[in-house]
Amino acid sequence: MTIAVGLFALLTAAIGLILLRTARQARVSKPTQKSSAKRTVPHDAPPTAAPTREETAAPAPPAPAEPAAPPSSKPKEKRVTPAEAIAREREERLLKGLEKTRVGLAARFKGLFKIGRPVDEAFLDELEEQMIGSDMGVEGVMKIVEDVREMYKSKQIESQEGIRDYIKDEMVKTMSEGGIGLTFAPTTPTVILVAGVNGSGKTTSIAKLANLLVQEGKKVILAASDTFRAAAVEQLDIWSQRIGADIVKHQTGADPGAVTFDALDAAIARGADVLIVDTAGRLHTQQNLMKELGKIERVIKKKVPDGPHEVLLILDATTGQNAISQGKLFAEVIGVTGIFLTKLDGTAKGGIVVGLKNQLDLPVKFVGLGESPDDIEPFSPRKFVDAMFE
Ligand SMILES: Nc1nc2c(ncn2[C@@H]2O[C@H](COP(=O)(O)OP(=O)(O)O)[C@@H](O)[C@H]2O)c(=O)[nH]1
Ligand SMILES: [Mg+2]
Repeated sequence: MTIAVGLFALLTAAIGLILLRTARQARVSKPTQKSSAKRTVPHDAPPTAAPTREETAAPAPPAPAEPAAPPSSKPKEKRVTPAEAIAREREERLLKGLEKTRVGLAARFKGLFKIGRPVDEAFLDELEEQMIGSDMGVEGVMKIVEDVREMYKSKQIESQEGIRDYIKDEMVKTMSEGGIGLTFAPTTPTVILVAGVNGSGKTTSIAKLANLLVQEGKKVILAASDTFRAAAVEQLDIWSQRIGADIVKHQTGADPGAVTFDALDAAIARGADVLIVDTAGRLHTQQNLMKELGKIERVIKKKVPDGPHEVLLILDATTGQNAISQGKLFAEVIGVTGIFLTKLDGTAKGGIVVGLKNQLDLPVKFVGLGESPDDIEPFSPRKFVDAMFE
């Protein structure tokens, strides 16, 4: 009898467990309504350009309660005044885009900036190590830490807080050198040449930049001068329609110089304010690539002698030191005027912005914080550093 009762209890418990699991599974297998927006991974990104994405290591975001909207139709916030709303939205986007960096920095500095920890040699060594670890560039960091050491000895800085503020100020100072924002031509059109290896985010960044300029009321024309890849022209074409910019394109395989030439003609004839030139970026034909870029630059100069007014190099922040090597390579061949640093949302090492300035002496002019046309931030060193250390 006792055995029978025992068995019955066991059976009831087992059925209960099965029912519970089934219910859970049903919940789990319900569509999680995660964004289905597909990443358009470049078709022929060379292995050398393969981004060492850290995203994969990051924990998956919780499924949103509502169906995720496609990137183009982000729900707008309640508006206060339009200007305020835009400013707030930008700030939030920057904070969100730098979330990985902020979490990464907070983790790095957790053991450092804590109440009661004295500032001594061990503190300064650890500070140096953690700053270098976040891709800020060895030499620049060593200099900052050396300054901190001196100032601490001479009692110019006395607290952890003081050290933190000093580091932030130094970062802002470093990054402000070399000019912020775009250089516009005294007479239109302003010509912006965009270069970078495949997959770094050239086309997407062009779309973002064009979108920003169109929103400012400028007439923008895009030149589809990446004629190597079949999908490249099409991709730029789709973006141009979406953001309201004109495009000049030829067939895949056409001469990029000829496309640029026609685009310059169109820009002049149509009175465009800005012409943005997309280019190919295959590293395995490095010499050809550089020759091609040189040729495009010469075509521009023929039509617009003081152009290109900006040569923006697109670098993928998630590739860390690799981005810096690429920067060196391009800067040797074309007169790079600034960097558009993409995929900052995908790295915990936002310190690379400081590293780029320290190691390449090129200013970051824009950062990319996502895949939609709005995910662009004109680079402001102070805002960036504040967001980084928030
Ligand atoms: N998360 C994120 N993805 C980006 C960003 N910029 C570009 N991408 C993605 O990187 C991939 C390559 O971009 P694409 O513009 O085609 O690169 P291109 O080959 O240099 O023209 C695409 O999947 C883009 O959506 C960014 O700032 N953040
Ligand atoms: Mg492209």
